[in-house]
Amino acid sequence: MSEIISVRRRRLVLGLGAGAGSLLLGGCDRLSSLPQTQSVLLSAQWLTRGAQRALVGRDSLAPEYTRADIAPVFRANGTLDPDNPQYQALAANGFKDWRLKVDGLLESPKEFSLDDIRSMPAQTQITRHDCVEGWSCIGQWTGPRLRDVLARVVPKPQARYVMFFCADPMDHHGDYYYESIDMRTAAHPQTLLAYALNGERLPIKYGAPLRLRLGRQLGYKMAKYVMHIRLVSSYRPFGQGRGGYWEDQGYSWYAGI
Ligand SMILES: Nc1nc2c(c(=O)[nH]1)N[C@H]1C(S)=C(S)[C@@H](COP(=O)(O)O)O[C@H]1N2
Ligand SMILES: [Mo]
Repeated sequence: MSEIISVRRRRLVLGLGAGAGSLLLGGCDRLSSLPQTQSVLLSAQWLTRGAQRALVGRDSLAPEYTRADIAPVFRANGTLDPDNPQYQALAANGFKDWRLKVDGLLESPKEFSLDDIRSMPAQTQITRHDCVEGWSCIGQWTGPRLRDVLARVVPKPQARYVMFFCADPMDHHGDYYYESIDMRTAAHPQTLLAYALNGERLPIKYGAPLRLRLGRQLGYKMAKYVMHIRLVSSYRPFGQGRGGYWEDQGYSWYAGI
């Protein structure tokens, strides 16, 4: 089955790219000035998902960079400090009482403390973050691979998607930021649950205490302030049914780069 990548994204990339460029902090680039990204994003607008996958290679590794490439100031975007009293209380106590709940279609539901997560074998990778608004930024991220965390809870064969529920409310009706990826993206070696940026504990504006990092998808997929992970067979029952907060506003569920 083919799926046309949303036309709305083209408008965002082409329309906002120029304007957003003038607002950038040092060390972050306009996406449109990077020829490789530009051609991939442009091609994604009219290729079917199947053709795009064949061209870009969903399972291939995103480029990794050197320390010299790290942006002096990583740009923060979206929620910068969740307007949520429970989250604020957890933050005030250094996230000692924070627990990552992992449940759904798996054999052994678990709750992980931050120390549990920090004691797992970690990856450190310097990768580029590409936002749909037309900017990109290179940073160094550290945390366990999602697939290693999932191995501890033992997914059932019916599990097709990983849902991420976040601490930041997005409106006054009790809707929170959320996202979803499929098991194939969850198993990718560059899919991390990151607790550090540039060697420091993740600051609040970048999603403390834990956020998702993907090698090959756009920024909005990378949920910050992750509180709860659930394995599901379908993302339709959640939110407006399109798999994520921005998807519910019309963005494409698959945001490959
Ligand atoms: N919980 C949550 N996650 C989020 C967002 C958000 O507003 N809330 N914004 C998304 C978008 S659009 C981008 S570009 C990145 C920004 O991450 P950064 O602040 O580390 O740059 O987070 C993504 N994840
Ligand atoms: Mo974004």
